[in-house]
Amino acid sequence: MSFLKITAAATRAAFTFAALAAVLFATTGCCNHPAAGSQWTLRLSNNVSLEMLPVAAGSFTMGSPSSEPSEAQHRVRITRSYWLGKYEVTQAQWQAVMGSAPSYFEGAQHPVESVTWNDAMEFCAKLTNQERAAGRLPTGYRYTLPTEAQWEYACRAGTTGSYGGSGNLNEMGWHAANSGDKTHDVGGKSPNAWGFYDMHGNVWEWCSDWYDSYCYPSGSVSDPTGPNSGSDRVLRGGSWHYDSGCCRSAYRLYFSPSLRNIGGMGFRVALAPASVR
Ligand SMILES: [Ca+2]
Repeated sequence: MSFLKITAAATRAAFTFAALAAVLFATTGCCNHPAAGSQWTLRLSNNVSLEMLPVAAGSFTMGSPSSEPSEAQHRVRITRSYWLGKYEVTQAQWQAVMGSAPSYFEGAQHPVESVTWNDAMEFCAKLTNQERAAGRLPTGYRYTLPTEAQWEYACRAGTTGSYGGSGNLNEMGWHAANSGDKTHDVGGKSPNAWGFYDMHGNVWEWCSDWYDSYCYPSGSVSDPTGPNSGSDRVLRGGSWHYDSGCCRSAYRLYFSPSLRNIGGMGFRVALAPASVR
């Protein structure tokens, strides 16, 4: 075999190996640390994990369509990719990290609720510290609550109507008309187009932003983080206790970060650039 043939064979073998590795990587995600564009499963204890889906940078239309009475549509650019919890944080996950059981509706796979914004941020800070100590925290990233824009970008998943995914709320969410007046195991309804569950309903989800209706953007913005200060934090997505209008992709609720609403308020975790507050 000539040198050229050996070189060609070696090159084909290398490409084959790279292709197999790429397929394996795309299928399983990176095994022990978050990798850009791949699903990441965070190990919280021996038998409890937290699945996160990658969200690519991009642009979307944030706010309500003209048929809704809410926030003005405007263009938002998300300049940095991030990860977001595939599900709301469950009671098993909360127990594994915080060692407590604050929820009113008990169930290991039910979303944790009756937690304040401050509690949720403490949970996230613990994850950051744990993962940094283990050498698994991507440079410049931290575990935190999503910004409103990061939350709505993932909720809409490319849609501009009232609800993400199929547009059918009953298929995707537990709300006042179908919940039986309680929370449900996370992931019991259909996911949206990007694979996120319960973005509509089940429990309200704390976001990182302060709330101020006068600071809501009207023009194009990049990586909005809300006002610099305030008295209330934003919640998104509606809940088992609220009617369908409050479960819309654009609907905003706000409460004091120290408010402990019994049964209604939970959150999902983001792994996001620290430069985007
Ligand atoms: Ca929810």
